[in-house]
Amino acid sequence: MIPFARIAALASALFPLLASAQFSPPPLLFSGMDGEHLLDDGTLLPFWGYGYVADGFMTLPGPFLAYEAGGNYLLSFVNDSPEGHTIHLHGLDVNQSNDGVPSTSFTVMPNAEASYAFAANHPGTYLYHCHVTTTLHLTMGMYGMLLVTRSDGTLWEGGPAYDRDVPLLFSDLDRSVNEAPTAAYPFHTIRPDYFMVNGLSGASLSDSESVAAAVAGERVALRLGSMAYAQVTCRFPSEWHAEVVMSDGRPLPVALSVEELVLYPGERYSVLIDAPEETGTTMEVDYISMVSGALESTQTVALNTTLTSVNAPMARPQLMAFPNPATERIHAALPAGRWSVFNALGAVQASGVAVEGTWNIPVNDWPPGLYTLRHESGATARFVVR
Ligand SMILES: [Cu+2]
Repeated sequence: MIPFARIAALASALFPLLASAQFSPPPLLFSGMDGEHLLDDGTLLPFWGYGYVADGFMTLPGPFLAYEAGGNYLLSFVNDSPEGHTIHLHGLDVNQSNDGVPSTSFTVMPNAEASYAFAANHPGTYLYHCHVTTTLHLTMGMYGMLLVTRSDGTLWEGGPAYDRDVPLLFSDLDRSVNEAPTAAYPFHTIRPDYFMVNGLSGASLSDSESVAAAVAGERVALRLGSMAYAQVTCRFPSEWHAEVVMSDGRPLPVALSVEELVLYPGERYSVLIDAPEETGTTMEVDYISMVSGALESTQTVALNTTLTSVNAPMARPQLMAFPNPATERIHAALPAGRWSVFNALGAVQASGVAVEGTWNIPVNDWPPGLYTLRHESGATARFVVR
C-alpha cells in the first residue's frame, strides 16, 4: 500500500477540504463560545471550542489535525468570540512565544487572528487546547488531538510499519458547568458527569461505525489521548493483540503487550493492534474519579472491520442534499448515525439520529439562508433554504 494514501485518507477523513491527493497543512481554525453539542440523550449542550472557518461550525472535540513529520508549520486561528483564547500545542516542542500560555506568550483577543509556528520533528500523538483560564475553557470543550505522521507508513524512523491511524480522544464534562459557565467557580467543585470518546458517549458511541473502522487484517495504530478529568483505563480485547509502542510522542524502548492501559490527563499513547476478521469487537474505557477513586462510567468503542478497501470510508462519503434550494423538505441519502444541521451562524438548527435509507426533514418554517448538514462520520453537505 502506498503510505501516502494512508495520510491522504486520514486527512480527508479529518478535514473535508483535504480530500484532494495533496497533503497540506490544515486550513484556518476559529474559536467560538456559542457551540451546541448533541448529547447521547438527544439534548443540546452549550460548549466552547474550535472549528474550521470553511465549515462555519465547531465540533467537540475540535478538529483532528494531522501534519507530516519533518515539516515546519503555522497553525492559525481567528477568535470569533467575546473573550480571549489561545492554542497550546500540548507535547510539541515549541518555543516560548508559540506556547499558547497567555502569561508567557500571548492571548488572541476577540476578532484577532494569530498563528503558532512549530516544527513537527517528532512523529507521534499530541493534543491541543486553549490555555486561558485553562480549567474552565478546557472543560467547556476547547481541545482536540494532533498527529504527526510519517510519509513512509512507519510510526517513527526505523519503527514498525502500519496501515491506518484511528484517533481516540477521551474527555469528560460537567453538564452544569457547560450550562452555566459563569457559575463554575470554584473550579475544584467541577465533577464531570458525561464521558466521551471523540465527543460521543453511550449508545451513540458504541453503535458508531465510524469512530473506529479498519479493514480486517490491517495493522492499526490507535492514537490515544486523554483530556478527561478522570483517570482513563482502556481494556483491550485479547484478539486485538494490543501493543503499546509510543508514549507522549516518543517511541518506547521496548513494545509492551497489554490488556489494559491507564491514561492520566494530558497523556498520549500509540497502541498497535491487529484488526480482527470478526467485526464489532469492543474495547472498554473506564473513567475513574481521581477525587474519590470511584468508577464513574464505562464507555464502549466497537472496531468496525467491514471496510473493504484502504480508503473507504476514511475518505468522506459524499453527501448530496436535494432539492437545492429547498422550500418544503430537504432530502439526503444519509448513512445510519447522528446528524446535525447548522445554520450560517454555526448554531444547530436541527439534529437527530438517522436509522437508514432516505433521510428527509421539513424546512418550510426555517429562515431563508445557507445550511450545512453534518453526519457523525464527518461528511457534510450544504444547501439553501428559501
Ligand atoms: Cu479559551
